[in-house]
Amino acid sequence: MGGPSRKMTLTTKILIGMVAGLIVGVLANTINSGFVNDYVINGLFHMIGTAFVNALKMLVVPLVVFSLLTGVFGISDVRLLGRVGGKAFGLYIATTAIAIAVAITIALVVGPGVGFNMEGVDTSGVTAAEAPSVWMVFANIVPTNPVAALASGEMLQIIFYVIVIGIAGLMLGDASAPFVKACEYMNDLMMKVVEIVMAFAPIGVFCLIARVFAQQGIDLFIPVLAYVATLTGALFLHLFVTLMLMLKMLTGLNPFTFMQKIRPAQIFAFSTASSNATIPVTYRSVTERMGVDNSIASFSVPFGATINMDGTAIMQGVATVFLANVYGIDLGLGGYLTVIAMAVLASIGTAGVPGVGLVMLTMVLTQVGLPIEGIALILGVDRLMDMIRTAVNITGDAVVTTIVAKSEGKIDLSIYNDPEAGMLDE
Ligand code: DAS
Repeated sequence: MGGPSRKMTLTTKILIGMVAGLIVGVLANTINSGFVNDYVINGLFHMIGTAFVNALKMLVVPLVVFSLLTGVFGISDVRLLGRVGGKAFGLYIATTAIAIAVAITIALVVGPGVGFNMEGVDTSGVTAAEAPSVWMVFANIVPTNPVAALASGEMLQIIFYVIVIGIAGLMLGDASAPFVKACEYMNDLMMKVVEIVMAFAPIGVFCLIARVFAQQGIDLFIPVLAYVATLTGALFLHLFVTLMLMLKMLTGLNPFTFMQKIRPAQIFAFSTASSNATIPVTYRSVTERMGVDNSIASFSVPFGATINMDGTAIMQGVATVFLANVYGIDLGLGGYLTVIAMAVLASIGTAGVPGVGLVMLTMVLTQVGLPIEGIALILGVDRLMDMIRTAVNITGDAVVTTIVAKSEGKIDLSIYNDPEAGMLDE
């Protein structure tokens, strides 16, 4: 018998799916055949990719509900909930504010958009979204109809309602009640369903990536290359430096181990461009691969997917500077501080779904008096930028979740340091 067969792990298969998708997509874009585009790219690949994203989204609400109930029922001290919530909220807001402040500074130094000629740019399809009132963002966290909140996937309302139910259950004090046991069983069941869906990830990721790159011609990037380069640089700086420094300084944990274990979730986020759809994978990564206790992850991961969007804030910072340069408008320090405040607020009330960053950008631009027509310049490249910033968003969610867990002594370091922990070997 030969040595143990080196099973190809799911992560490797997903990576292969992503690279193959990139190659096929660029080829399809180059060939630009009507048949291939109609029946393969926008037919078969679109169908498989959409079905895969739907399967992920199908998991989110039941997984969040049962993992959160199980998490709250498992909490020995209700004050832990307040501490965890406070720490998570504070860290999420801080990382987003740091992200956009650094991004604006980089963009002001690099100066993308200076001397850009707006001649002939079609700005017709751009409309401004209404900025949410601070008070209403927080008031609307309380659902008027919990069933409607569950049905529509209003994540903040679901989190709020489930925590209230969980606390009521704690007050009843019967940890062996059938409902408590049922929630624990349902949480395990949902994690098994996550594994089933993840088994289809290589083909799902392949189809999603192939279709995006079949549509993203390189010609779209040339006019706004300075914007794309500045934004990509700021996103990678946050991803590989800021977040990893935070992790190292606040937990002492090895950032390289973290990056290796969060990679599947980053690939899902990149492929789906949706933090919400990636919740099941982010949650599984931090619990089964990094050893974070469910009582922390079940709250902090869906909470972060909704209110924490470092990557999106970075895009808004860079896009604002780019458009200010294009129109030759000097926003001044006050203007950029307004951008930072607006971007942080906008990220709290907005769900992690594709393209939401651009919608929030219209709010930010309106707030500082920049013409929102300029968004037409960056529309063409936004899908790819969205994919990268969503991967940054979920990485921020996982970093804060790990920091909070470590601060509460709720992380199993033997799992964190075990390279094989939670690997889905085929
Ligand atoms: N796609 C969003 C998310 O899921 C981010 C964005 O649109 O900027 O986090």
